[in-house]
Amino acid sequence: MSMDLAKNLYAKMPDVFAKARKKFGRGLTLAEKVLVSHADNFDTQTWERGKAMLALRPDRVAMQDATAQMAMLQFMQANKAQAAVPSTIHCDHLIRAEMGSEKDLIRAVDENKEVYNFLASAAKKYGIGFWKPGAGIIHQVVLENYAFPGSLIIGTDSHTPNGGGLGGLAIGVGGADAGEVMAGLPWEVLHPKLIGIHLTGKLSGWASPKDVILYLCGLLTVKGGTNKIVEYFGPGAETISATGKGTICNMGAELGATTSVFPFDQKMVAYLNITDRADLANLAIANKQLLVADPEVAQSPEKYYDQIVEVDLSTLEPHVVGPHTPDLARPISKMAAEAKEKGYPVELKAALIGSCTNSSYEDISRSAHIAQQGLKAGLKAKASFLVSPGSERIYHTMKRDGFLETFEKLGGTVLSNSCGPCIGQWKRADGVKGKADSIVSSFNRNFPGRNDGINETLSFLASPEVVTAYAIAGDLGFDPVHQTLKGADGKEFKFQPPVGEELPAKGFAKGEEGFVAPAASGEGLTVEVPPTSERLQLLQPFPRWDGKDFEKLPLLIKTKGKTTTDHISPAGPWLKFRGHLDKISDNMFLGANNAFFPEPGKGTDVLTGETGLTMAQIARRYKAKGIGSIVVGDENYGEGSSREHAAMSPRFLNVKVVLTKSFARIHETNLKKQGILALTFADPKDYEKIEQQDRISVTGLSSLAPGKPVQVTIHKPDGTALTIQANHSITEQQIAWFKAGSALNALN
Ligand code: MIC
Ligand code: SF4
Repeated sequence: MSMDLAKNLYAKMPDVFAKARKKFGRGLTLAEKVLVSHADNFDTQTWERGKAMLALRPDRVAMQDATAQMAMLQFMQANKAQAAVPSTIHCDHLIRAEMGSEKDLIRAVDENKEVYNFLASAAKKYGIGFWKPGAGIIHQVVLENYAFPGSLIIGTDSHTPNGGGLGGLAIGVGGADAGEVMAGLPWEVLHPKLIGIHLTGKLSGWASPKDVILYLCGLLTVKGGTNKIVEYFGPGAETISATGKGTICNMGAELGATTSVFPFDQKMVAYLNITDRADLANLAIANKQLLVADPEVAQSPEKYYDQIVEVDLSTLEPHVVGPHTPDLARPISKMAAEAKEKGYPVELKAALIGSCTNSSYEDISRSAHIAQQGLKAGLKAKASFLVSPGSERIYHTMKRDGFLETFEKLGGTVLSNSCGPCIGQWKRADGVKGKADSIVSSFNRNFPGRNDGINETLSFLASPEVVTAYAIAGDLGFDPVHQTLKGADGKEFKFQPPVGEELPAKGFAKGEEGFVAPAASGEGLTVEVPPTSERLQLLQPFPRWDGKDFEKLPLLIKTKGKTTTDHISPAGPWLKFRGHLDKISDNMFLGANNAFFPEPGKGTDVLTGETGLTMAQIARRYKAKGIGSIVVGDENYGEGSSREHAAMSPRFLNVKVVLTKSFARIHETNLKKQGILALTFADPKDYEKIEQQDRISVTGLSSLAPGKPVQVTIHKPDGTALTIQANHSITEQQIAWFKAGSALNALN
């Protein structure tokens, strides 16, 4: 299937590139090539970076089970017979990690039966491919099967950019976007600016692709990539394996980037070949010049990229980031001193490797090499050691090549091919609420409470090989690059730098692939939604805007500091309600720090003065009285996941406006799609002016227009009022969503 998509795409590229070169008066970067060749209408489209909204036609849609539920529920409201573009659903997020792969999977199939049946029956009816639980984590499966050079893929998960490892633009979106594209509409995104990362040199020793992105997280910060595409170029790029490129692009989500991409090269050819896509590899080779930036870009990159960063791979040190945010980075050699200075507990309670971003053959074989050295010295993992393979292929290949056994000998547990501990689906036996201890993983995320549901846990991120060394040492202060460890015989030994294979010499072993093809025709097939379900609830359209200004809204919460989607709509135990809007809304803001309450997730009903209530309780009370409310947020509000529940729950519980210092891209779109007014302070200092008892009016809404600031009046309890300006990025079309009550309402 990808072969046909690629053939058609490559055939039309030369013409549109010629037009684009003429229009822009210069050569094209790779990101631009992919964008222009997927334009809904190149000629009528405005191409202004950071300003224009692009209407694009993605090649495919991928959804994971935790977000696919809302995506499919919304798609079903469009009443289409079939998905308009090739699409797949992947069951990976809902499997709880506790007893090891086999048992966990059996339990998952049982406890998620309703959801899996819903997704499987909807997939079958609407022409969507279905990957069963245990088949693998969405991004790994997409890389192995669907991504191809030059492609544009959207996925209902923020780490979709993993596909950039095969030279395409793969972009994370909310479920509403996916639903619309499946309904046949173009997909809209702000024309991203471009960051060019110039790679020179070659990774060696302990340094791995993960360290490239960990280093960049520290340099560019979690908002440095917002509304930007990160395009890698330069001689260093072709020294990195395709899966390593995938890791770098995947975790580019932590920069807030729209996506990241690498130019087509021999590493991609090797990966396409070994994943049974030699035909695609040959086609891409024949069209190579279409799948890389034009040659003039490398000659004067400053003319093509809005920002350029130089990275010399040869001098890159392994990095560790965390706790609580992925941009708190330092080379591993500085970790011990910093832990001491900041009082981080150095005893490591758990070390976890794998996940969607770091379970390639290269990652696993390098980690196994470290594990073998530990075993040779008579050591076992001191910290609890968990391995999450990314797919069936990875799992079976690990098993065949003896890595599984090595990890188990070290005392590790191999979990199912799923997100598990990365999304809080981990029953950590030794964790204690209220007590800070340290864990380390090779995952993407380390927000508070993310892995084990314990907000105090200090979670650090590093490459899988470093995490494996940490597992053996059990000590965050240990530097495997420079220090020695005591073996079982009492003698000091030093780890040799990890050595592994990029791709398995014997090819990938395969297990049950776990793919179910859809029915040829969905006519007469029903989608299974049990009416009394606790897990699924058909959606009711949100009410239309009543045409009135928002007058004197009470402040529901003013969040302080980092407010990720994990803070707004926590995952872990709440994942099971992802298909039931009413039920999941009880988790609203449970992880968020309220500027006016000492405990996260709680606040005061300002109408009655009752305090210590959850945000959902307060919002439900206001809603019952027919009153809307406003949420005020800090910088990069909504950072992290694509989960649109972080927008749908506030909308469902009558939040009218979210006013912040700045937004993360996917969340801002999700808010707009659900009919919430997403505003930013024209002067970020005005954030300080908002107090708990204020009532806030947002006026002039009938003349809401793109680029025109909105007036916000803060009414103080003493009767005085002050007026401030708020900006927004709402387009003409998004005003229609706001007026209709949601994007979906505007469609029908
Ligand atoms: C994540 O890594 O945060 C998740 C869980 O994969 C989310 C999706 C979700 O919340 O379901 C993401 O990255 O978008
Ligand atoms: Fe799953 Fe974690 Fe990857 Fe998200 S970041 S897709 S939860 S493995």
